[in-house]
Amino acid sequence: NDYDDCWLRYDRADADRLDSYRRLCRHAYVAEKSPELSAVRDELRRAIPSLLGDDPHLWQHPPSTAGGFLAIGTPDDMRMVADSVSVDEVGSLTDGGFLLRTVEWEGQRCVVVTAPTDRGLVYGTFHLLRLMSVGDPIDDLDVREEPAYANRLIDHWDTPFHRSVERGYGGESIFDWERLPDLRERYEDYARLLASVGINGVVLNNVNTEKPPRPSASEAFDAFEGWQLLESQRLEAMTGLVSVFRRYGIRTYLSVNFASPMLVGGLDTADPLDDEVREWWRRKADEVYDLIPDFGGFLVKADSEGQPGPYDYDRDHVDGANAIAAALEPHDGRLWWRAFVYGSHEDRAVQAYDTFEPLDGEFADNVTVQVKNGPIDFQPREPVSTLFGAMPETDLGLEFQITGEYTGQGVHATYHLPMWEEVFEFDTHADGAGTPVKSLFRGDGEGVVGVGSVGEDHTWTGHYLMQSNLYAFGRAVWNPDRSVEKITEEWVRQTFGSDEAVVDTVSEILRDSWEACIDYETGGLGLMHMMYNGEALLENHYDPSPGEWPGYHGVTEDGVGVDRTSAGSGYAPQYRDPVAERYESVETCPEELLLFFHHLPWEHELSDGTTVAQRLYDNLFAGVEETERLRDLWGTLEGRVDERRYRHVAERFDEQVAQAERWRDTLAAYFYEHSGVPDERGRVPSE
Ligand code: BDP
Repeated sequence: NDYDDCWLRYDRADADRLDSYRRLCRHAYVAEKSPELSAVRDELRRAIPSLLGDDPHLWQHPPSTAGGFLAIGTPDDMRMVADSVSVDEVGSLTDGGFLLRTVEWEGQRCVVVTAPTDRGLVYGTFHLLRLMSVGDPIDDLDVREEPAYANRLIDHWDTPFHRSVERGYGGESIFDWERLPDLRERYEDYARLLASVGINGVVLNNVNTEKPPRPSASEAFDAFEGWQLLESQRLEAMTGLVSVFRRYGIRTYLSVNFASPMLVGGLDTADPLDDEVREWWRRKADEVYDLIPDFGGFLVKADSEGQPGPYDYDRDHVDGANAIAAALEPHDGRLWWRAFVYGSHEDRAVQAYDTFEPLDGEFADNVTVQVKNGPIDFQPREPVSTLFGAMPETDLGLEFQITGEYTGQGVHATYHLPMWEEVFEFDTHADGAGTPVKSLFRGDGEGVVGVGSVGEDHTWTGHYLMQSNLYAFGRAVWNPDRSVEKITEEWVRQTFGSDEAVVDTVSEILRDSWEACIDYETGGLGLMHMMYNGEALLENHYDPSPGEWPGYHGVTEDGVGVDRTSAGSGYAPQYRDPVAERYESVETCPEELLLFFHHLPWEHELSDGTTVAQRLYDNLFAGVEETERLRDLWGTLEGRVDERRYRHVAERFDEQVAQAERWRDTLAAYFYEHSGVPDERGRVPSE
């Protein structure tokens, strides 16, 4: 294939490990019965020759003379496995969990990968291959792993109609709906990437299902007819694609339009309380499950950014969600219902909580309310959403963005894992002190969702270094307690090999990239949403244009920031105490979110005596300097990283520095224009 293997390169193992890896893994005894197990065998056929330089010998019974072997199966399927591990322990693992053990069996030393489910065997196999790819020893394994959350999903914002990916920077959609049911090798490779980091669900299409977001010409809109994926012919065409994912333990979901009963069913209403509408959803769900018995469910963006919803019929979100959920319920299907609503409040931040919190306890059991990590929209840094922990009687999902809509769009190397860690660790106090975000979402119907980032580009993500965000998402959502350092290092070793200078340098670049982006794109005191939002083609969210958005950052002649305290928009009091108190007061509000919660005079002094205006300038300049430092760090890797990837990243770094300067200069000039406060260090032109 002509696209990259990402972290599944399986470079030859280091010499000092090779003997042991060969002894334990060249012979493999793998159970046979399911599609997942055939995927496991295929992965061994790919990985072993490449890692060990030898073809694997695949056995259907335990090889008696190999001297050592790898065994992969459930205790039920393989007596050898049942004899060598505790069957009770395996039985106690949750779905997806697995054990890796090095054991003695009839005089042979063996590695056992076992799990209660075949999906767990897929994860266990990838885990073992990862250990070998990063050079860890496997001769004394005692690994027990279980996913933290039951649902670990990728939401694609791919628009099947013209194959563009909304906010996607890795090329057009990998899903070629026109050619389905024909399958492409790329589908399998994508499923492998996802399964290797534990993802167990994909939503194949964009939450914006109303009309193609681009191009917006009216002929395009007409041609859009027939492109709702709930149309029977589309459903039939996708069953093969679904099977590709199924082999890797991944369930398929679809984004559906709230008005599908009209768009697809030809009814003249989509009123969720209308009997015919409900009957239509029921029959449609039956049809979907006839074709795809393990279908995951639907995702709906309703009453948001022009999408239809229950408000069109004077109903609320509960009425809307529960009507569709009722149709999925007999099939064990789940409805993911997004809480991304705004427009009716002057301060957008307050609306999701205002709308959803009062509905706690009213959603059907198979509804999950899906909430973005922050109250605005995937900005470089936001406080965490006030809904987390606020709806104890409702299944909630946390939505992160893997793609880099506001963090450099596949050009800038902005690593999101440190941001996700900040969100996960944030103490909501929902259940008293010590209720971090990561401790929520533990119900069977809960989980964490990432807005996807892959496309047709040979790099998949448009930037070699940004493959790390997809990897890190899966690994962090599997186990949010695993450290940023650990996950990052794993990714670098698998992707770039074991040259320690490369491992250290790339890890450092990734680690420091997010703070740099915050500084040059916002000034770092909690400001945000200062990007360009030109119409149509250039609806870019990439360039700076703070003048378009006064409401979001509150820049005026007398000060900067938005008052979101109880005296202002009332967002801060939506948190529980003591969080609410901490944000409410200028004295205790953390500096990095100060202007998100408070409107302050430009000359307001921060704890070290620096004024707000000066700190904003300083941060803007620091962000650019830091970006230059990261670019130069990458420069030290010339000759240590292959030429193709080296050049690709180096070119993007040059553009990132230029773009960071553009942000710095635009924002600094804007702040100066409104504040009249000159930069003490004379860097901001004061004309
Ligand atoms: C915003 C994007 C927009 C999405 C929307 C959403 O700019 O393209 O449709 O979020 O999440 O971030 O629905």
